[in-house]
Amino acid sequence: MVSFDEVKKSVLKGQIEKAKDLSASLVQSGENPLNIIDDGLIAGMNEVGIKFKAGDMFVPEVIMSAKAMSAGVDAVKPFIEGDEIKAPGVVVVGTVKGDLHDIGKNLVCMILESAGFKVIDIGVDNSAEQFIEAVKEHHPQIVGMSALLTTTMPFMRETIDAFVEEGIRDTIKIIVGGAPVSRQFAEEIGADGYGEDAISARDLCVNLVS
Ligand code: B1M
Repeated sequence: MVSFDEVKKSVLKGQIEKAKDLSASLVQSGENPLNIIDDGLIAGMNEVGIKFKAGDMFVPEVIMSAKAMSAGVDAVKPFIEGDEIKAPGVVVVGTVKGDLHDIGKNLVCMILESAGFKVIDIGVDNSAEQFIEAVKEHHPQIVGMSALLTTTMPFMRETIDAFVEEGIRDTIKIIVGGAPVSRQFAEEIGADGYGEDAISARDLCVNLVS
């Protein structure tokens, strides 16, 4: 019989196929899929978070772990009845106007998903109007904006101002991140939080919805 610890280790080691197979094997042997997610997959990802923060794991490894976690979730998802998965919240994430860098954003999306959030990834190069459209369509609790260029950072402020003008600023929490972005900049433009990396973004979102 496969143990939760083996599932956890497969996530920690970024073993995509193994995480999928072990999770599938556990669910087929009658284990509750939510326990597999909580005690195996998320437990593994939590450890990844600790190691990443401590500098013991690096971005490529975190990406592999996040993929392993998603593969495991996909394997057990069909066995979850009804709406047993209660997303802690909906998050709309995109890069701002003019910015095509999406590696960091994708990582943030993956980590948020692995924490159970429903993530609406609106991709790259989003104008303020596109962010507003996404909020009206998906009713998120949180909007996340990513920027990698100093020249695109001002569009974060522009988008927040557009939310205010549209009268929807108070319906959402806004977080920002990306290499040139800082906590001070986030405060200056009126964001609700700054995520230094994907794990911090996840912790921030968990705090903002709780
Ligand atoms: Co570009 N690029 N790039 N680039 N690129 C940078 C950003 C640059 C710093 C390189 C350099 O000059 N040293 C520089 C910006 C300089 C500046 O603005 N001061 C730069 C430039 C100039 C450009 C172009 C203008 C080059 C040109 O065409 N002349 C051009 C612009 C394109 C555009 O966007 N309009 C361009 C193009 C590209 C590529 C297409 C070739 C490619 C992007 C491919 C892709 O993303 N699909 C690319 C890449 C790969 C980079 C570097 C090398 C790596 C970026 C990356 O993916 N990092 C980058 C140099 C560097 O950063 N060392 C560079 C890994 C990623 C995991 O980290 O994105 O920081 P990062 O995400 C982190 C955190 O920041 C945080 O969490 C992530 C995980 O920990 N985070 C968030 C990110 N978003 C978050 C959101 C959150 C919370 C946390 O909440 C919502």
